[in-house]
Amino acid sequence: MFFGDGTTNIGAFHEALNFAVIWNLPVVFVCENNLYMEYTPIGSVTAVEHPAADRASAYGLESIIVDGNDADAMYEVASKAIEKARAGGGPSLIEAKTYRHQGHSRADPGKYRPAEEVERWLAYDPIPLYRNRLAEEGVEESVLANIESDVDTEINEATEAAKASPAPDASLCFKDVWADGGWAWRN
Ligand SMILES: Cc1ncc(C[n+]2csc(CCOP(=O)(O)OP(=O)(O)O)c2C)c(N)n1
Ligand SMILES: [Mg+2]
Repeated sequence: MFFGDGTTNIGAFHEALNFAVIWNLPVVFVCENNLYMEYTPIGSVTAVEHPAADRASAYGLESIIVDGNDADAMYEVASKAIEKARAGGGPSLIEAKTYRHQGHSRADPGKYRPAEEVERWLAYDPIPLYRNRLAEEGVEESVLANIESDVDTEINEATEAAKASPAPDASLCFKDVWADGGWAWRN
């Protein structure tokens, strides 16, 4: 289950963790700590330094912090948590440190972020970072270029397919919202 740093300051986060632990649920909670909420830096409204990991001990969970821009590090940490969940070992909470490259929405230029901070994180973009790592490990340039063009094609095709598809039926709004998929129990 993926969520932002801002989520860790609302009650649902804490309730979900508590239930997941007492019921030993196979859930991997992943907090994408990109340092910002809508316009607010997480550090300015949070009592602890690591918004997810520093709360883990309150629910009997291990504190796990990972470099979210390092795909190999993420893979390693995620594999262990998934394995644990599948083996009946219960939930894990992972805090992945990353950065929000843009403002909150298209209407937000994100000017409140310090220029030096933006620059530093843009230079640590996970995609070129991983491309360079693969190149250093000897993966041929042509192989990397092919991966990039395959990904572009897949994204473009999916975008066009979505645009060309009919709008979903309004009844879909209620799907998976309540336990039986409907709302008759409310009457
Ligand atoms: C309970 C609640 N409060 C406020 C909002 C408005 N809101 C939507 S997105 C957002 C910021 C979320 O920040 P974060 O959890 O860090 O996620 P990010 O967008 O950075 O991935 C806010 C405050 C909301 N959707 N729900
Ligand atoms: Mg955030």
